[in-house]
Amino acid sequence: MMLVLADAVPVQTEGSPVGTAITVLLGVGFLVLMLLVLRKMLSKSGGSTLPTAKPTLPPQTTVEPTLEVPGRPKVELPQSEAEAKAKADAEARRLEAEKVRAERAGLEKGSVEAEALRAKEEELKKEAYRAQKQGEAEEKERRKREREEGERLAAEEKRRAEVAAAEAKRHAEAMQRAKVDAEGGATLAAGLSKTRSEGFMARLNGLFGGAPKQIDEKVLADLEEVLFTADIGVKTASSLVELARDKVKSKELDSAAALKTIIRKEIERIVSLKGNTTLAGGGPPHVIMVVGVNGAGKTTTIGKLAAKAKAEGKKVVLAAGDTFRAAATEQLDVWSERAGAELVKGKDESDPASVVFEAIKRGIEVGADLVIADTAGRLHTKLNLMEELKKVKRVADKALAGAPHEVLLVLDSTMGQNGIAQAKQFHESVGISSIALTKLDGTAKGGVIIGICDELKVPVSWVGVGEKVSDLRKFEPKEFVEALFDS
Ligand SMILES: Nc1nc2c(ncn2[C@@H]2O[C@H](COP(=O)(O)OP(=O)(O)O)[C@@H](O)[C@H]2O)c(=O)[nH]1
Ligand SMILES: [Mg+2]
Repeated sequence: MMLVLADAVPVQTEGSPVGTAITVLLGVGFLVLMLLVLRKMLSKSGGSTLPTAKPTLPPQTTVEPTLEVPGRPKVELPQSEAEAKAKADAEARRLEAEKVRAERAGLEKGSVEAEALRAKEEELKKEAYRAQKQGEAEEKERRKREREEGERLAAEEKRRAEVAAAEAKRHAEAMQRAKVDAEGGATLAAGLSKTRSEGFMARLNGLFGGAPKQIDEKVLADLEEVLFTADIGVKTASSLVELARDKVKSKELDSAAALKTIIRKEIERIVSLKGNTTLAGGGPPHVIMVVGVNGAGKTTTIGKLAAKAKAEGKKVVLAAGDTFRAAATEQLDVWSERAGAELVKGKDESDPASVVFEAIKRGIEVGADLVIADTAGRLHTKLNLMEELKKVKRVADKALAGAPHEVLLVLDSTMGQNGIAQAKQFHESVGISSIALTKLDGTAKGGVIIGICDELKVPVSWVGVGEKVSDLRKFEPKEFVEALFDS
């Protein structure tokens, strides 16, 4: 380059030392100018020559910059002493070299002194380069550590997120379980919604609601009318009205609100009979014989009970004791499969007692916790049905002394007061230990529970509020009264 420069500059000064100095100075000035232009071009990163290239690209360096990787936290470590020293050394050497070059510029080109300085400058530049490289190596190492640290933090964050997600999942599942449990109340309340909005409770609440009023003969007459037309049965209605009159007479009642509280407490007392909802207690196996008229919901209720017992980890055997209808066995087949319970069935029109006997024997053999026996709901005459059921009961006791441990009457709540009469009939013939009241969801006659408990003194253990497995709920007296009075 110097040669080219020398050629480019007019050579009139050749020979005189002053001319030589001017030539050198001009050359150096031109060189500096060129370097400045070159640097500017480089710093533009080719933006002007490559219009399609991204103008914001960072300048190329030999050290990988700490790029922000999505999901990886940016980590910045301080320079190590070695890195800082190397970089400072490089800068110092560069400045020294710069100084030497300036010094040299004032000397005669090719002179011993100038050559010595040139050699010194070269040496300083080399040292600056080496220090620069050393600094860059240190920086590269630091960037690597930053990346590794970022990755470690990202992995830690990921692990934390996974733990949090698992925890959130567990929490959501627990909430779901709690919701399903809580829905028991909601479902009973929902099952009683018609009774509350259309049935006797709507009228009873109407009587007690509104502005505070004194109890007079008119209020008592209205109460009597509401209760007698409710599905709670005449006997229960009479006793509730009598109770109200007694309290008024003895001046214990002075407002409609107080009367409502008395009625509520009395209803709660009536329905608070201790029923067995453990699906255990006898045997093993605990044997439940299920009775009820056709269409009451026996098979459905057995399916739901079997599913509940299985969910509690119990081993369940079902007996297809309704041998008078082929469809009944098929229906129970579906339920037993769904619940994962074994089904013992006889041939069509075979003796129901023998099917129940076989099922109990099978239950003993396989170590079952629970045997639930379905029975027929209708024979040719009612008398025959009751005799048949008595026989099933006797035979069950032969298969396992003490069985059946429960006789569960399945009663369709839509039958209203007729259900009370039906329940009495079954109770007199076979002696029922508890009642499952089905189809509460479809009726306004939920008050029938009160009449059944009051007249038969048999507890309602289960209520059916829909056709799904979860729609069979344990009957809770408190919940029942709350659903009627508080909603
Ligand atoms: N909505 C409603 N339907 C029910 C309930 N329990 C049973 N059922 C329905 O009542 C009908 C008769 O039931 P089923 O079990 O065959 O009565 P079974 O003849 O006594 O065995 C079926 O359509 C059931 O789905 C309940 O709690 N709610
Ligand atoms: Mg059936």
